[in-house]
Amino acid sequence: MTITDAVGKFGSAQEFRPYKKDKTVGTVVGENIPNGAIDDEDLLFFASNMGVDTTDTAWNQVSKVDINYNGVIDAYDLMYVAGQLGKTPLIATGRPIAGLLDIRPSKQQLKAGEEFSVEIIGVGLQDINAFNLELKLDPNKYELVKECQASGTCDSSIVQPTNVTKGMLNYSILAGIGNSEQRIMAAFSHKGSQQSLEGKNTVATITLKAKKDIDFDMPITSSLLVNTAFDSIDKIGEVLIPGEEPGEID
Ligand SMILES: [Ca+2]
Ligand SMILES: [Ca+2]
Repeated sequence: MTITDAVGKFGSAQEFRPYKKDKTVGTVVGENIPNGAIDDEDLLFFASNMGVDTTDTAWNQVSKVDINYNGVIDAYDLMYVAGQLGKTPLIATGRPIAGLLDIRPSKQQLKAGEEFSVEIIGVGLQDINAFNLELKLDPNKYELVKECQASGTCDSSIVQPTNVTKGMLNYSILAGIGNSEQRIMAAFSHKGSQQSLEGKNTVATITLKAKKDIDFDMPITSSLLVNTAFDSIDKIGEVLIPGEEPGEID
C-alpha cells in the first residue's frame, strides 16, 4: 500500500480519499483510467469534466476524482493528478499560501456585437501551483470568442494563458452549454514541479462578445488558489472596472 506525500499534507480537506485496491486491478486515488498508476491518460478526464459539479447528472461517475470533497471537479483535483506527472514530481516548498484572483473587463459599457476581454489577475500570489475561477455567463447577454491566428487556426481553449501561465496545463472549459446559465471555468495547473506563481500578474484572459447593449455584469461565482502543499484559498476576489488596479490584500 502506498500513500503519496501529498495525501498526508491535505491540510484543508475534511477527509482523505482512501487508497483502494480491488481484487483485479488496483486503482489509485485520482485515477480515471484505472491501470494501477497515475499517468498522462488520467489527465484526459479533466478535458471533458472540469467544472462538473453535484448538480450535474454525471456527478456520480466523476465524484471519485473530487479529491478535496468540495462538490466540483476543479484545479485542486487536476493538480492532484498533474503534480505526480512531468519531469519532476511536485514537491511542497513549505512556503505559506497567499493571494486572490480579481477580474477586470477591458470595457464597462458594451454595445451589441462588441468584443471585449476579461483579465484574470492574481494579486499577492505566493507559492501558487494551480488555480481556477468560475464566471457565470448569461448566454442571452454574452458569447465566448475564440482567438484565431492569421493562418486561420483558432485556439482550442476558451481561456488564454499569459506569459506567466503558458507553461501550465490549461483545462478551462465552458460548462452548461445549452442551459440558460453557463459557467466559464478557467482552470490551470502546473505539471510536476515548476516555478510557482508569485506576486501580481495577469494569469489568463477571456475574449467575449456582448449580444446586447449592456453594462458588464459578470459575477465571479467561485475561485480557488492551490499552493505546492495543497493548501487552498477559496475567497472570491473583486470585479474591477477597466483601468482599475487591484487593491492590496491582507
Ligand atoms: Ca491510470
Ligand atoms: Ca474538487
